[in-house]
Amino acid sequence: MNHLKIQKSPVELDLKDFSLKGEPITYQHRVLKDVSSIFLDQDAIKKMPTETLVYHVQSWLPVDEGTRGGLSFGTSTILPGKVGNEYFMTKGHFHSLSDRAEFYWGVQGDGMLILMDRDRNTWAEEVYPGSLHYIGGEIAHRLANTGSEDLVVGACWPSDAGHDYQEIATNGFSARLLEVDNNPVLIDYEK
Ligand code: M6P
Ligand code: ZN
Repeated sequence: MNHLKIQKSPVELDLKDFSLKGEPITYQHRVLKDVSSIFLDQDAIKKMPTETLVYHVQSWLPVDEGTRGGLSFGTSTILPGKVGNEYFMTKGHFHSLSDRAEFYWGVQGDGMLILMDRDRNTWAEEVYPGSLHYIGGEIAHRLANTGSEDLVVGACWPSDAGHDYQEIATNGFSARLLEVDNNPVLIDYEK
């Protein structure tokens, strides 16, 4: 019984790097060999160590994934780096339930939130400490680190949103974020 109890939440957030401490936290690490297929320059990949860390995610899932009405909380950290001239990035996904939205917000570093609708129109929002991003339920989302330090981004999404990776794994995003003359540029790869 919690009646009249005063206690700490089971999870704390470090406000400097947004890391989570407490129970139960899940960790995901994505090294180059896990995500190699998302990058354009497959020759460049072959020259890089396969265990190179691309990004890692800490999540607090207070209720099981799939629970209606619940919320999940995460911190994504994308390392600085490129494959050829394409920035290190997350796999990216649509939500399985397309009426489930998500918030992202920038904590540290510089990057881009790459967004794509179901008609495969792709655009991006700049991510920086304090940037706040509403991602509609129909919109695929992927983070890329365009800077020289870790890109740290907080996220909060409905527990039953689900991750649909299939469409992105099969067809990718319609545009890629490449470095051109030292600047990030979205380039259409479908036309
Ligand atoms: C954020 C949230 C998570 C997601 C993670 C990594 O923390 O959107 O739901 O899993 O980023 O992104 P991805 O699943 O696309 O690799
Ligand atoms: Zn999502």
